[in-house]
Amino acid sequence: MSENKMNNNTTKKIIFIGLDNGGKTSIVLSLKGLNLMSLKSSNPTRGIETSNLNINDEKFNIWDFGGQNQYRNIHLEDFKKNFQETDKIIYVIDIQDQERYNVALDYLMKITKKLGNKIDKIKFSIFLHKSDPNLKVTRPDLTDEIIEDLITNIKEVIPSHFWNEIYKTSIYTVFERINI
Ligand SMILES: Nc1nc2c(ncn2[C@@H]2O[C@H](COP(=O)(O)OP(=O)(O)OP(=O)(O)O)[C@@H](O)[C@H]2O)c(=O)[nH]1
Ligand SMILES: [Mg+2]
Repeated sequence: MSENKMNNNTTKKIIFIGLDNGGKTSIVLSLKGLNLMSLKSSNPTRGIETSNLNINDEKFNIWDFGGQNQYRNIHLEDFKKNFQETDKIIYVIDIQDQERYNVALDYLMKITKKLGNKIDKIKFSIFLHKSDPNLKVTRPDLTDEIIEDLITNIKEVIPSHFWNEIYKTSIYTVFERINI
């Protein structure tokens, strides 16, 4: 067996995609165990940044897609090149950016359309990111109803044959590494 083949078997390719400022790069850095408080505010990702990550014995090849408008269509145009051999796509929505829910849903729809039937082997997760522990205090305007509406709209956009999961995430909670 070639080395390449072996890598394919053991390394999982994960794509992080969504609008700019959603928190994708921050999530990747958190997964790498970096202390975000000690980092300067991160710059917008240009194009695509790839990196490797090991968690326990598992190897991941992370593709962090820049979400600024100028890159979004390019990612879709280069879809075949970018999305082949992908194990998991994580679509990140900034829950605090209510003004752009519709833009985020529109981009999500474009991605799911491109995926079409190729979705069979790919796991598809949606992160409702920046769901910070103190969100109800800092953003009382973001009512449960508004967030439920967003979830309903997400489910309408995603075709029913897609395997998918929706999570509320925040760099201030879920990405801590806990040793038991
Ligand atoms: N409140 C809050 N802010 C966050 C969270 N995660 C990231 N941020 C902030 O969101 C901003 C954008 O984060 P990035 O990780 O650069 O966003 P991105 O999705 O990679 O943006 P692009 O590279 O332009 O696509 C930064 O100021 C982060 O500190 C979170 O869980 N909660
Ligand atoms: Mg980024």
